[in-house]
Amino acid sequence: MISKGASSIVKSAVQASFLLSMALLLFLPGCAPKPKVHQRGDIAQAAAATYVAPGDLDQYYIFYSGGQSGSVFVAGLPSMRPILTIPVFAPYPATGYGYDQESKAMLGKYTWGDVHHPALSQTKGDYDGRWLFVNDNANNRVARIDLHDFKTKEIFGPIPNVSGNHGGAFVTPNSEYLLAASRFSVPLPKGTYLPIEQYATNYHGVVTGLAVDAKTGHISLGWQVLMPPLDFDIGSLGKAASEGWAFWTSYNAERATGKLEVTSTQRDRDYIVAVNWKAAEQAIKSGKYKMIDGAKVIDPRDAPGVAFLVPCSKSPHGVDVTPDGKYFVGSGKLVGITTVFSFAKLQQAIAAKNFTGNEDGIPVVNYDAVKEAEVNVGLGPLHTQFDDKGYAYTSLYVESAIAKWKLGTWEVVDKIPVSYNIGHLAIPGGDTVHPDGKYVLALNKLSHGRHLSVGPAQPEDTQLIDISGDKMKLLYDAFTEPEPHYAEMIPADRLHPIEVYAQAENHDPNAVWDVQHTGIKREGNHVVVHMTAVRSNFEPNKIEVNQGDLVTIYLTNIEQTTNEIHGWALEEYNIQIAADPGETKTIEFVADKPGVFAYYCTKFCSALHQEMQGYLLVKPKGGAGTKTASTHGSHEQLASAGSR
Ligand code: K7E
Ligand code: CUA
Repeated sequence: MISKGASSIVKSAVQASFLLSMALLLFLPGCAPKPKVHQRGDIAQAAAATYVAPGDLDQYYIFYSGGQSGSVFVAGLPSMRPILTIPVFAPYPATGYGYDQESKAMLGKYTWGDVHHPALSQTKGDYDGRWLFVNDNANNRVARIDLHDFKTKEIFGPIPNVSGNHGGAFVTPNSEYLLAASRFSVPLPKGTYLPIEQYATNYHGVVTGLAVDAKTGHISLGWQVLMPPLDFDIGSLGKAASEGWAFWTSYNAERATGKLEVTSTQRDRDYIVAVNWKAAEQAIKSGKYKMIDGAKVIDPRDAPGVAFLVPCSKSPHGVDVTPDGKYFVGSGKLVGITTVFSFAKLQQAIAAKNFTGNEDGIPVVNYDAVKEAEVNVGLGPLHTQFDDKGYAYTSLYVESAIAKWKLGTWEVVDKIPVSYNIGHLAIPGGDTVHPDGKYVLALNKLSHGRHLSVGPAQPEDTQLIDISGDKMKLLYDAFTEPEPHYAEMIPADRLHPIEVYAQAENHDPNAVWDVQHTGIKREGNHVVVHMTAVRSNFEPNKIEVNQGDLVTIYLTNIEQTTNEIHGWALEEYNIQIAADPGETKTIEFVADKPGVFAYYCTKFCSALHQEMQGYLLVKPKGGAGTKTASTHGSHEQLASAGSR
């Protein structure tokens, strides 16, 4: 445990004590300051700055994490127009996701996820436009979206030993790893029971390195580092000067349980954990790990140099690394300052063993030796982003504002109110070595009625702010489903998505491209159908099976024309899939309901779309047309008796 106090942070905490009690008060629902609803600049200027004329294209893609929707939302910048929802952890009938065998297999038994942090893949510290990774805080997974077709291709997890996969996904500068820290601590391996009284001694968190295949993007379990029972929060990866390191804030240095609101806010400081992931790789290579639940886990006691703790203001949420990698900025939610730490000073302090104690074998570095500056940003600082001109932008949750401050002079030079409690903020290229300096998005919690009323369930509000001049200017309000926590933005010209799946690239062994090759085969009680969809028919358009048969349909949309998507829905069987041009999808179900059921195309694909239909005829077990042997409700028996 830490022994010597970190003097200046205590001083800051005292200075800020009135702020602190104010902040605590303001955290209470209903007490948040109501900002001016109509803060806005020159309307004509703002309109011109965000207007994208019909047929013109936006300059950037925005990828919003969709929070508890389990999805990713895509929009354009600066118009802020929504373009697409990419379903990831939850079924989404709009695109048939979660109904075909391919996506059902990825989802497994889960039907939702909690997506907080999108991470675009990087090469040399810049977004390379290949993949988008997202975390799932709830079911401890990560997923990979391929940006060549904007589809979810892989879901990895639940990750062993991880409880609350919140502190990710963060991608290393050459996409070697996705790094994440666990939010909750539990007895390890997961599935172990230990009384809560043993929390401080026998519960653990972990930092995880998930390896990403450089060619395919395939995710696999790399290694883990055992952590004390702190609640790890948002992180940021070292880059340029600090490449090879990763940083996360943590709260609950008290190792408390119960009402954390009170019990975890007793001390004046919490920690930022600094992990040298290249040293972790080395420790694994030299065998300094033990296996826990199939994962190679490094105990920092056995591998000095892998992890260090840096004290920071209490109850921090975010830590962010500057584009040059020289500084990392950590904010305590209950203190009105944000602290800038020097990466070079951290290295010096480590070399000089300037430690004040340790937590379970992880050295605690002397705060004063690592601190570069304390910036008086305002109330409730959460996250910081950087532009291309040496300015930092910190979101102030309690104050509902963004503070702009200068690296080097550490002075706040501007502040802009936002509509309501701001969480993350995001600048295009914000997590790279080359951020842009045109815009910042304020991702506000709730929308505070800045739209036509839709009753008590409010959407989330994202505000677009111009940061190209000295003064920040509010441009636009946009709304999304709950709940984007963070967003990443990439210049539009860096992505080149396909518009159809080329026939030559469809390697599904069950794809059929010619009506002659379609057909129905029976193997025992398994009926296998090879089907084509093209304007405006399905072939075959009649499938006869016996009640209880397993039916597998390989549906290929043989169109090679942009936009010619066909859906395939089977009434009363709860099936809706969609096949994009050139795509093959697998549909599988047990024909447990007897009778005659129509299948039809769900996408208005041509003038004869309505005619794009067929019949599944299910002969009841007791013989055609009889009511016997049905285990279903009486009207279904009637249907099977031929009343349709
Ligand atoms: Cu909501 Cu990054 Cu999960 Cu901050 S997080 S606000
Ligand atoms: Cu195909 Cu409608």
